[in-house]
Amino acid sequence: MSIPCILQVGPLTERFNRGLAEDYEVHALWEHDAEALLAEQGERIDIVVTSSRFGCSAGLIQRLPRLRAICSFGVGYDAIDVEAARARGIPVSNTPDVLNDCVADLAFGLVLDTARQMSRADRFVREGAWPEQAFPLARKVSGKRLGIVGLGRIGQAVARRSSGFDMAVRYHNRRPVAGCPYGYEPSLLALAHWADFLVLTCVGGADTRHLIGRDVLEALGPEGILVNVARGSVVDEAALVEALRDGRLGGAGLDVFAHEPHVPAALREMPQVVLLPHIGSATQETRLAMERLLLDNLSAFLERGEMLTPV
Ligand code: 8YV
Repeated sequence: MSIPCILQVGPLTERFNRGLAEDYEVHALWEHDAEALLAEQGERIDIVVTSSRFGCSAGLIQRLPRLRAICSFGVGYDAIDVEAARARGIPVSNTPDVLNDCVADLAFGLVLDTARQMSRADRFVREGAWPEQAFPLARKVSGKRLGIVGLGRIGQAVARRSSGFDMAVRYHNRRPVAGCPYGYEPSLLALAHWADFLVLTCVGGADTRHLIGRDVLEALGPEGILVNVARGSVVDEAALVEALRDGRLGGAGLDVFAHEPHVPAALREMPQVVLLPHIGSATQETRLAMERLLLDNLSAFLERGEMLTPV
């Protein structure tokens, strides 16, 4: 069998890029003039390797007449046109589960940091302010109410972590999750009214775009905290900035943004927000597990025509 021809849309780790290129014929889209590369190699490409960040558009799929599979790094596939792939019978794989713990850990870190103002307190000490003034009082986490939007595998991992903090948990989903011990709230607005912390762990994409708008933020209220480890598209970022600026929302812990890597200047100036550069899954252990799962999907597809974790 000839060596499969892969189009890699964007760079992952050095280790991954090197390993892939050792086993396959790899064309690195980001290293070339995309148009010229597609004109020259497009007809030879068997597999696309991409990520949640780099995605794969319908336009790209259309340029690859021989394409047989798309293997993606990351659990979210909102940047991949899965419908366009499906229409041509092209399976898509992602890397679920292996990142649940790290994303949930980070979500909980944001709950703690935003409420207790740890990052801000760290800046206070580093800037030499401690001898001059008292650090302002923050907000308690233990015993509070945690609302989760999207109780999938990551949402459930967040909920489990909260039991060590004696928190009450309720969630909003399209449907109740069978056998789950947390209260189901069919109304997102009612969940936001009830919650002290609203953590977003739902999928991105058209169905959840701007799910969190002015009304939900106002329901969460001046003492409420929003945590987003899902996708920036889920939140109406302009409404979020306004609610924080006007004191209609207490604070926000954000790992994802509408136009990454760009974060609105208004947010960067606000002390009541914690801002992270989309690092939910970014640990050595988890990124290695994600790389391995992508490669296992790729070889399972090439050997047996089946993916381990198709979307
Ligand atoms: C990664 C993610 O940052 O899994 C996802 O959907 O957003 C993150 O784990 C991403 O996959 C890197 O492109």
